[in-house]
Amino acid sequence: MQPAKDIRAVVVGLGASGLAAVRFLHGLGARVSVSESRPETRIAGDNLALLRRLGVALETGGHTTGFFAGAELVVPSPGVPLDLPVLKYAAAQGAAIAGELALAAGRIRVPVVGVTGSNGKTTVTSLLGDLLRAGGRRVFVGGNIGTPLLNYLQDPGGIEVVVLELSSFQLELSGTFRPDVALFLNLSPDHLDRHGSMERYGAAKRRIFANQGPGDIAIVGADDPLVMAAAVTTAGTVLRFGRSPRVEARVTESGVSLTGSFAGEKVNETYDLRKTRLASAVNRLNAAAAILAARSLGCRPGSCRTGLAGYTPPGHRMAVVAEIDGVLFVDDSKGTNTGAVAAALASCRGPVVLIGGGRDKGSDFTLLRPAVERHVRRLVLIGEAADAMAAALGSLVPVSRADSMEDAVSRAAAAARPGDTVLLSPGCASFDMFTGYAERGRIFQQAVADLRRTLRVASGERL
Ligand code: UMA
Repeated sequence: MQPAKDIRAVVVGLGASGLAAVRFLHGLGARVSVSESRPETRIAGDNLALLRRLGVALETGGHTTGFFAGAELVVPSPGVPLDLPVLKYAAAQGAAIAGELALAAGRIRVPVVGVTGSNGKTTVTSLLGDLLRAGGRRVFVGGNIGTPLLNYLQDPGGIEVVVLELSSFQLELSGTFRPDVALFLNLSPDHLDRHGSMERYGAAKRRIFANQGPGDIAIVGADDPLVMAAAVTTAGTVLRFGRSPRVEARVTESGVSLTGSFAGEKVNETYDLRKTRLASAVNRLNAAAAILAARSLGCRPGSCRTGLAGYTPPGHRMAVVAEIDGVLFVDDSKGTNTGAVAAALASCRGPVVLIGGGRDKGSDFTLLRPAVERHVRRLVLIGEAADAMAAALGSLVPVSRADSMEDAVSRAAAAARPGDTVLLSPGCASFDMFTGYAERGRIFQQAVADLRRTLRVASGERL
């Protein structure tokens, strides 16, 4: 989708993506307006002022067909469901419906990497950015990780590589967007409330390969049969990472072993991750994917090693918060789907008291039964999904209900024995009780700190 000057464009949603789309389209000379479901009183004054300055019309408090009449282009923000009646109306009137990837397609003049999958996207995206920077490249890291791609297009500066985390929401409307290097890490059920079925969720993710050509590279998680099935849809060269010996980047006990041909060079290299923050089983897989991408882009092994050694994973992913009386407290608030929870449970020390629940995204919690049966001592459930999780898993382990994170931490601590792990890995979105997974994780960490303080005071009083 190449918007022309004077085209009548409506941006739906005024969050980070919507604002970036407004600026981008305005810069191209489009006649832009914005439709937003929140009332005007809940929109930041700065943003209202920006729209006024740019002469952008705004409807708030909902989306009306009248506002979309005559639109030639509609740009929904990623979080906007595509079955919204106004989108159907606009499409029926002949408007093109395009996401930011579609708008950016063909406009990026430097190599572009796209990273998708159900889990690990943010880690691989940020790690790849670090590896490339360690090799002296100027990198834009954005997309679902936080900074919209269209911000980059506003000011490409001296950027040499664009690395994007891509969600299924963004890929659904990606048009002719074509990443030179596309990573598809893994696929487990998520966002089924939006996509309706695993098939449609997988199809959205698979779009990362849709426009690749013979010179492009597809990097895929070889341990995941659904990803391997998707890999046949790329026209690019497929490179695999995983635990099997028949892959280009093999995950070993100590790190990653790389064999094959990269940027025209035959290689046989090892990367020891034991002294890095990427030593866990899950992060060795993430590192394997990022190393494959970095080496494909010509980053030298020494630079990769420097980047790996200095890397700090983003917060709320299997972060050890404290050890109190022999019980480890781990914050995996970013574990928002069943696949992430199962992986988190498998990597925990000892039996686990699992704090789960939140806003259900259409998940089938029975998928957690094998992992819960194997690793969990007790479930402590919070939020809207507590009943559904208890129904799916309550026959396997004892279940407690908690009405706040503080309550959940105190119940979990009471149930745990020395050698156990108390794990927050909710398997759900956070928006029923928190502003996001980061706030949920922060409140968990605070509750653990308060618990430690209370126990210290109590033991001091006994002495
Ligand atoms: N809105 C409407 N109508 C609707 C729904 C929403 O007007 O029917 C409005 C909301 O009131 C709000 C705006 O749309 O004002 C929000 O749009 P958005 O949800 O697309 O959020 P953005 O702020 O634009 O952030 C988006 C991504 N959000 C989602 O995909 C939900 C961010 O990913 C991303 O960082 C950002 O673009 C920059 O690219 C966040 C996310 O939660 C981290 N992603 C999901 C995930 O990782 O699981 C996919």
